[in-house]
Amino acid sequence: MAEKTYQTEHGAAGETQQRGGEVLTTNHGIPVSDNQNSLRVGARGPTLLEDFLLREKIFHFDHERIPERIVHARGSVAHGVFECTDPIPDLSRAGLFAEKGKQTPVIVRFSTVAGGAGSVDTPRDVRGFAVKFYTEEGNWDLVGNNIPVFFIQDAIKFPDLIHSVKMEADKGYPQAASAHDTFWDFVSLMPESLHTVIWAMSDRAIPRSYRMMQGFGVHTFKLVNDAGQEIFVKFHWIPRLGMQSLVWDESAKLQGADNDYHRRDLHEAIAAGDYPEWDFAVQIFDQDLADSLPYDVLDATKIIPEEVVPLRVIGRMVLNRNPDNHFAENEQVAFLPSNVVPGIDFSDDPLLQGRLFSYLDTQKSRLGTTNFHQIPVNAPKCPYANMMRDGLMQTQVPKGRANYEPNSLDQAGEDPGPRASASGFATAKQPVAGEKLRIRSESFGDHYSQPRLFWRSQTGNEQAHIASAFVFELSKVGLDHVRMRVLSHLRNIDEDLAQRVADGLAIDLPEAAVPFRDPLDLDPSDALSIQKNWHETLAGRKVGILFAEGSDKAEIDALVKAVTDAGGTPFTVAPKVGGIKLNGGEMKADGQLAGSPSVIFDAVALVLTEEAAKKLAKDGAAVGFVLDAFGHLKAIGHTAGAQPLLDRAGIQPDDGVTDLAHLPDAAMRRYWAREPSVRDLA
Ligand code: HDE
Repeated sequence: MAEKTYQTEHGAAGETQQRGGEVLTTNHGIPVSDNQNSLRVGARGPTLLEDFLLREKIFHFDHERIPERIVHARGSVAHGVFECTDPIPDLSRAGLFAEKGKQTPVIVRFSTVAGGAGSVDTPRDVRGFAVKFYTEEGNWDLVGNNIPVFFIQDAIKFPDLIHSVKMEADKGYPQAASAHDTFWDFVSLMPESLHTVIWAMSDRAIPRSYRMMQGFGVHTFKLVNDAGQEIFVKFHWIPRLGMQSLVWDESAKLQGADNDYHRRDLHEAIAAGDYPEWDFAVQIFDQDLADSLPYDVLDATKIIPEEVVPLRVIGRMVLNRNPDNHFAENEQVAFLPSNVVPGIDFSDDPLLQGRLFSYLDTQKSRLGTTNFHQIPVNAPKCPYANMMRDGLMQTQVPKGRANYEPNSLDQAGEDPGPRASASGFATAKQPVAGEKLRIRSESFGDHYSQPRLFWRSQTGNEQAHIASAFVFELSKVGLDHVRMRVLSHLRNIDEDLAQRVADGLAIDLPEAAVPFRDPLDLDPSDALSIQKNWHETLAGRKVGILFAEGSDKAEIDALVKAVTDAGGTPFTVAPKVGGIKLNGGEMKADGQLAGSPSVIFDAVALVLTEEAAKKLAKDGAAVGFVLDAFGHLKAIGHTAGAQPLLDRAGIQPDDGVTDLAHLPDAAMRRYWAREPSVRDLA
C-alpha cells in the first residue's frame, strides 16, 4: 500500500532551493534538492546511513563551537579606522603615526573579563578594549582595558587571579561576578591588587556603554625612532561622548532586562550612523622622569597621573562598520600583545613580558591551528611572506621550492623567496646584566599610595558608590577572616573608607595591615573621576517615552523630534505595541511596557492622560518604570495628567522631574544629589 507523504512549503522535492539566487549546496559543492527531509526507507521507515546530506549537516553542526576565551569570553566587535592627527616621526618610526591624515583600518573588541561567552554585559567587571591596527607594516595589537592598572605585577600570578575570580571550582557559580569568597581571599592576600580592586569597585566597572569608556594600554611601552632612539610611552583612548556609568542597582536589573545591553548599544549606534569615536593619546616620558617618580613605571599596578605627564592627542578612531558575522569576526579574532610594528617596542614590565607568550599560545587551543593568522579577520592587510609552511588548515598554496633560507635558488633562475630587511622590526638596544633571580624589585612594593590617590580623586558621591560596592561584595563573602583582611588593607588606603565599609558590614575594624612601604599622600587627579568629567550631551543617550490610550499624538511627535534634534535617541513604549488610539491619531510603539523597563533608557517621559495614568498606577510594570527611573537618578519629563502614576511611585519632584518641554535638556545628566533620598549608601 502506498504511504501518504507531504512536502513542506519550502522543501518541495524536485525544486532547487534558492536564496538570493544562490543554489544550496553541500560543503563540497553538490547541489541539494531537499533540505527538509532525510533519506529513509518508505515515508515512516528507518533513516539510511547513506544520507550524506544529513550526515554532513549534522557533523558540521556538532563541531560548530570552539573553546571560548579563558578570559574575556564575552565580547563585541566593530570595524573602523584610525587616523593620525598629530604625527610623531621624531618619536616613532611607526608608519601609522608618520603623516597627518594617514588612515589605518582597525577592528576593536570590547569585552567583560570573568563571565562566559553567553554571560551578561553589565556585571561589575573590568572591560577589555583590544584594538587591532592593520598597518602597512603588519598588525599592531594594542590589547588594553578600560582600567589603566592591573591586579597583579607578575604574569606568573595570572592563572591564580583568574581561577579565583571565575565561578568557584566546586560549585560552578557565581557566573561573571567577583562577589564571592575565592576572589576576595586571593586579592586580600595580594595587596598589589588593591589599586585595581578600588577601580573595580568604582563606577568605571559598570560603564553605561562601550562608547563611553576610556581605554588604556596599561603597560609602559617604548617608541623607537629612525635613529634607534627610544622613549617610554603609555597609550590612552578618550571617548568623544565622555565617560558615563550606570548605577549599581540599574546594572543588576539590566542583567535581566537586556543581557546584550552593551552589544546592542554598540551595534545600534553604528547601524544608525552614530559612529563611536575616541581620541588616541600618548604619555611620553624618559628614563630621568621615570627615575624621579615614587613608583616604578614597569609596575602595571601604577598609573602616571595626567597631571604629572600630560596626555598628547595624536590620533582618533572611528568605529563605522558592524561585523557581518559574529563567529567569523568576534569568536575568531585573535589579539596578540606580541604584535608590534617597527617603531613600537616592549618595556620590561614583567606582566607584559608574560603576556607576550600567553596570547600566541592560547590561539592554538582556541582556534586549533598555528595558521590562525590566515583567518580573514586576523590576516594582515599588507603582503606577508616567510618560510613557515604547512600545519593544520593551511589555506595558502605556496609556490616553488624556497621554503628554507639562506638559499641560492635565484642563481638557477628560481624564486628565492623573501629575505630579512634592515628596515624591518628591530628591538631597541638596551644594556642588560644581572643574576638570574626569582625576585620582585622593592620599587614595586608600595600598594596603598595609588589606591589612596584614586579614592581622594573621586566626588563624594563616587566615594559612596565605592564604599557601597565594597559592602555589597564583602557581604557576599562567607569567610569572616577574608573580610577582616580586606578591611585591614582598606585602613592603609583611607581610614574613612575602611570605617564606612566596616559600618556597612556591621563589624569592627581590625588592625591595619603592616605595609611593606608606608603609603604616600600623592596629589589627587581630577582626570580620574567620571562625574567631574561628565559631558552634558544627549548624544549617545536614549529617552524612553511612555504613552497609552488617549495620549496626545502631537505631544509625542514634538518630543520625539526634540530628542532627535538634540542628538538623542527616542524610543516609544506603550502597554501594547501594535497600535494605540491617541488624541489626534494612532501610533505603534517601539517597545512593549513589560519588555522595555526604564533601566534601558537614560531618561524617561510620561505622556499620559489622567485616566491612563490612573489605570497604569495599578500596573506593576508602569509603577516600576517610574520608580526605577527615579531611583536610578534619571530625568523624568511628564504631562500634568501623569501625576497619579508619579504619586503611586512616591516621586518627590526635584530638578530632574520636569515638564516635557524641558526634558531634552534635563536628560543630559543624572541627578546625583537625589541619591541620598533613594538609597542608603555606605
Ligand atoms: Fe589578557 N588574556 N592576560 N590582559 N586580555 C587574554 O587571550 C593574559 C592582561 C586582555 O578581545 C587571553 O586571546 C595573561 C592585561 C584583553 O580577544 C589570554 C595576563 C590586560 C583580552 C590572556 C593578562 C589584558 C585578553 C584570553 C597576565 C590589559 C581580550 C583569550 C600576564 C592590558 C582580547 C586571548 C580579545 C585576553 C592572558 C593580563 C587585556 C589567556 C597571561 C594586563 C582585552 O591569552
